[in-house]
Amino acid sequence: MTRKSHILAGAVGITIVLATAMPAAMAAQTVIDQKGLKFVPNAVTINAGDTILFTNSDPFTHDVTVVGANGAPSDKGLEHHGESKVVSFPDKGTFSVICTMHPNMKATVTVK
Ligand SMILES: [Cu+2]
Repeated sequence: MTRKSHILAGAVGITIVLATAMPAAMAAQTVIDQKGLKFVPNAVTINAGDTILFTNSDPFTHDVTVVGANGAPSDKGLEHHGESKVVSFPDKGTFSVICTMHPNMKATVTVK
C-alpha cells in the first residue's frame, strides 16, 4: 500500500463512523413531569424521531396514554412514583397525552 492509499482508507473510515453516529446525535429528548396532577410542561414541540421522557414526581401512580390525530389511544402503561418512561414520536402530527386515571391531566405534543 502506498502512503496515498493509506490516507484514503483512513478518510473513508471516518466518513462511515460519522454517518452512522449522526442520527442518534440528532434525536433530542424532552422531559415532561407528572406533578401535582398535571403534565409539566403541558405543551411541547419536538421533531419527528425525538423522544419524551415522562417522569412521575407525584406520590401516586399515573398513566401515560398517547392519542394520535385519528383518535386511537396508545397506552404506554402505568407509571408509579419515581418511575420514568421514554416514548418516541416517529411521526409528524399533533398528539394528546393523557392520564387515564386522572381525566383532567392532559398535554399536547406537536411533532414537526
Ligand atoms: Cu394521573
